[in-house]
Amino acid sequence: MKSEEHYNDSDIQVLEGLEAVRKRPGMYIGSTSVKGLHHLVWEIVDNSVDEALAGYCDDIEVIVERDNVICVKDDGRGMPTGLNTKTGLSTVETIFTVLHAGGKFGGSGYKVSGGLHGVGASVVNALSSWLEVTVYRDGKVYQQRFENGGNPVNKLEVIDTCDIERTGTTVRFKADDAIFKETTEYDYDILAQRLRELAFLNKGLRIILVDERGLELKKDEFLYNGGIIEYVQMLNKNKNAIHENIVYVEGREDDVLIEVAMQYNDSYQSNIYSFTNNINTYEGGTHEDGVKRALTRIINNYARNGKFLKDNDDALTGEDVREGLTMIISCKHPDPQFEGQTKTKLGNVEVRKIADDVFSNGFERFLMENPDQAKLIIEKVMLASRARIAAKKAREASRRKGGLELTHQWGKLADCTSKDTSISEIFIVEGDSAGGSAIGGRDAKTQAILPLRGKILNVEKARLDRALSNEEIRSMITAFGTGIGEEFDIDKLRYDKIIIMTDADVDGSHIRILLLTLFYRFFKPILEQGHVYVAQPPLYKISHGKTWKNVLTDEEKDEYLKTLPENTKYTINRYKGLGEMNAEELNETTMKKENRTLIQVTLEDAMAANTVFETLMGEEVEPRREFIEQNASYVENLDI
Ligand code: 28F
Repeated sequence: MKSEEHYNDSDIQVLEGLEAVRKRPGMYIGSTSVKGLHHLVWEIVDNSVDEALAGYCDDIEVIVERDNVICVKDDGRGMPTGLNTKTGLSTVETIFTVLHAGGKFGGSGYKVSGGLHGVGASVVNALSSWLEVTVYRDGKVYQQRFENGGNPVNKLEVIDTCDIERTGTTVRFKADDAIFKETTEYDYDILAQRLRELAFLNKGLRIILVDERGLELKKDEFLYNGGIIEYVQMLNKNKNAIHENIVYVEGREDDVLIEVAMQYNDSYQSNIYSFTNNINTYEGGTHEDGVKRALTRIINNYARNGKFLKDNDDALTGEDVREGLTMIISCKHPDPQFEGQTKTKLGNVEVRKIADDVFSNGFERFLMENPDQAKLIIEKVMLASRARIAAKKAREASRRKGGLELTHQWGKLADCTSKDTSISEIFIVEGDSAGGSAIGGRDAKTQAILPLRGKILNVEKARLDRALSNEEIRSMITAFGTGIGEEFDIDKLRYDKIIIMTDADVDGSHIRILLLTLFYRFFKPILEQGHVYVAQPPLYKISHGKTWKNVLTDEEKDEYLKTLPENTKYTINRYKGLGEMNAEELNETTMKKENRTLIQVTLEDAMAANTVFETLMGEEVEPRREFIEQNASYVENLDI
């Protein structure tokens, strides 16, 4: 640290900048949980991906060293090593000590930004106990080190020479465990999943992941010259494609790049994922809207002109044309505006038309050039349309018979008395005994209980009409009040919170996956608006003397036991399941607002559940066996 009198105004600004990050890290990386920890990696990797987007980097290597030190290497041009006139510091030191100084290309290139939109390398520095950057450029090796949240311990200095051809940047850092109190341990699967996605989204970019923490080295290499075409291929791997070629469309208008890859399979669910500058836009946005609008219009035109649709036939809906569709939409935009609950919705209005124009031209051409595949697609969509119309008739018929009325389902739903949705919540409870205890222990004014008997329908293979015929699903639709499919109206939701309360065992996990898949498939806006939660019943009861404590996890148990005096006699008993608790215990531990722990389910969680679900319940046996073998213990405590 420099002594006091040497600080000049830029240093003060620098110091405040990084201090602000350490004071409120959540504002810069979302949280200091395991998710926030991995954001540190994304921020550094994104700078390398930017170098690749600019056309100067082909290889990125991410190494998890012992003690969870992260090392990221690229073979780009190497950060500039000159002086930055504005800050009087080297460019390298500026990038790592001035907030938001990482905006490398200003307005011209595409700044890839991690999930939190490019807060840059300085935030990583601020949240690291140490960070070291090495630059290879002009035949020299430059290095600078920072400690204790971003304080430079030296100036950028030449430490070696290297081959003149060798260029690139390497960053090594150790997350500060004073900030990341929960954990500073990286999850290999989280790293692999996102790095693989980045490789799919940036065709030809090789990304290598190495884990040096175990006894033997673990390594994966992601390189997809086919880019998002290979992404669709991978997503459809365990499915039956109904036409041979993956449709690929690419186009650019006014500096906005749109890429779409798609292929139909014979399932009923649609898997459409959209990205902007490599950020997963879970909440969609104008790029996705434009492509979807074009898809519906082009298929209707082709079906009419090809006489598949008679003049007096209903038009095909968006839902019809998306059944069984696997699609990746990737937009690259120089100045993206993100909106939505989790800032993962693209808001730029001009993109809607650009996406529509680019996609409709390409897709129309595909249909014209491949009439046999076009026919297969139209037939699939027509089938979906007929089933939707049948479902509508079934719904109307059952409504006439009083099928979906609240009164009909009343027997099962123990509703709350309050009509104020902002304070009302519904617990979806597995099994009658837990349901009974929940009804006995609840606050009847604000808490409704819906006991589920056994497994709900395997919605993976079910189309809407089949889902409607399942008693359990109908009771949920009625209880929520939103309707389903085309009639879905989020404003009619009767509860502020939908709380899934199932056991922590395999059965409970399975029900949880089924429910999340159901919500993801048929009630996505309920997820998007953050209404879905998972109740966390306690795992153990630790009693000593006259007091006892319920703990939720093994870690919490170990932590609590450490707080007891040495020779304390205590007993631990493990709760078997919700059904084993009486009404009082269930209320005290899991339902009462003051004591309970709820995990809010994000769209990402539900998407992950849906993918897990597909693997577990999909047609192919092999992937299911593979998944269970790889995740056996994990599946036991599957925590979404
Ligand atoms: C492991 C992490 O951070 N790689 C990077 C570059 C390359 C340039 C650059 C980065 C500041 C404002 C320009 C080089 N030559 N890997 C990385 N590679 N930053 S970060 O420039 C940042 C300057 O504008 C670079 C010519 N132009 C840009």
